[in-house]
Amino acid sequence: MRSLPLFAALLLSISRASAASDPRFDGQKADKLSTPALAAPEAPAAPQTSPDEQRLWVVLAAADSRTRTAAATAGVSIEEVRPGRIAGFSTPAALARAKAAGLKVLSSEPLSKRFSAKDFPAKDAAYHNFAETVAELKAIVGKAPDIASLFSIGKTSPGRDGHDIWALRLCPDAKGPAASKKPGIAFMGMHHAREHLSNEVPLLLARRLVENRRDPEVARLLAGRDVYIIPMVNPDGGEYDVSGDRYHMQRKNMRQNGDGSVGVDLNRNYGWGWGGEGASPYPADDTYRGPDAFSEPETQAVKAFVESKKNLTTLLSYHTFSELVLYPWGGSSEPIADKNALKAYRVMAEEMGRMTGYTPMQSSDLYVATGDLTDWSWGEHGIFSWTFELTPKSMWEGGFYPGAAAIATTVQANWRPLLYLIDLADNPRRAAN
Ligand code: 0X9
Ligand code: ZN
Repeated sequence: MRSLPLFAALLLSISRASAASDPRFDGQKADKLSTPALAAPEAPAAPQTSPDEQRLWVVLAAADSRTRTAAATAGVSIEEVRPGRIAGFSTPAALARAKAAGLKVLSSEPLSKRFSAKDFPAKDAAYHNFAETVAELKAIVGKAPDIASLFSIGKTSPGRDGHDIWALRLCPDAKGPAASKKPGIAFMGMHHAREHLSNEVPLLLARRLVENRRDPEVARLLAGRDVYIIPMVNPDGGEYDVSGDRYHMQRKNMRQNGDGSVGVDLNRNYGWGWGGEGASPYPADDTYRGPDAFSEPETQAVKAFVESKKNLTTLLSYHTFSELVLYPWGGSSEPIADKNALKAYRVMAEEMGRMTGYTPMQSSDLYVATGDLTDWSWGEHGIFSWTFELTPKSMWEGGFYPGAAAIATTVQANWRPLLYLIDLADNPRRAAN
């Protein structure tokens, strides 16, 4: 469990050396660097079972952020940080790389042994799959057609039968992709397929906004802002995760990598610091960064969306789990260089931590990982960018599949931060005043 005392200890032990002189992380809009890629993947032998099915649940000794980052760089997808150790998903090859990097393995066991949960079973029927999400988005538009509209920011397989990535918009003076002069804010979910609560939260918060639009506070906020909700950035992965007779523990999208493995980690595929630490060059790994920055239709769609909305000041990407409020940088242990912005980030993180009970921290205090959405949207575009790790706190409380009861409580916990960010979207820096 990522508890407060643990993080107090972690903060003391953080190494701040790794990217100190990297201009990508200096808080300014730096020119893009061409970073030499890590060693090219070896050609793997044809597997008997798919690489995804060979994944392991591993526990490794790791006392500090530097060691956690070494595990992430080796290709271990870290899911839990506990005192002195981490746990997560790994291929056998990534585990061998972690061992070679000096990490001590405390335990490892096949994923198939550990997770046998049935797939959106009756008890989880409250969760929305892709079709149900689209139906809910349409229903929200139907409740408030004067301010709400729905448009696709792109397809997962452009020109083919992929899923649309839908954006719901709540704006008093513009519909669909048309420009607005109101300050813009975007809430995104499901970069990672198995993180189903990260779809539910923005989806149901959108419904709640519309249902409460006559409430004076909500009415004031909606009248002055341009709000976008994109609950399913990775619909292909999300659909796969709930297909068949069991959950698949899918993190990535559904790209066929050509070596028998499937998927790119979309939150390692953005073009700020891409190719650096904490992301894997090996296709079978859960944190595979992809062949190039923005190689994926999903990240290309988000990029095109963000770059077409010049009014965006704020962005929040929901993930699960661990109950954290995270802000840039994630790809560097350095704090952002803009002191005024850093102060605003810290004030807002503390405030949203109080609202939710989640723990606020710089992303890289968890582990350094390059190529995530929020480093890019902050670094490239100066958009105040957040990652929330939602409920629960640990794998033992349900991990990625915490059950239907978690939906309402997590939506409730995230209502005040949503309003807070919408309010501050005219100028997030005023939080520091
Ligand atoms: O690793 C991620 O992409 C996010 N955690 S998750 O368990 N949902 O996969 C955290 C992203 C925070 N960013 C960095 N640490 N760079
Ligand atoms: Zn995630």
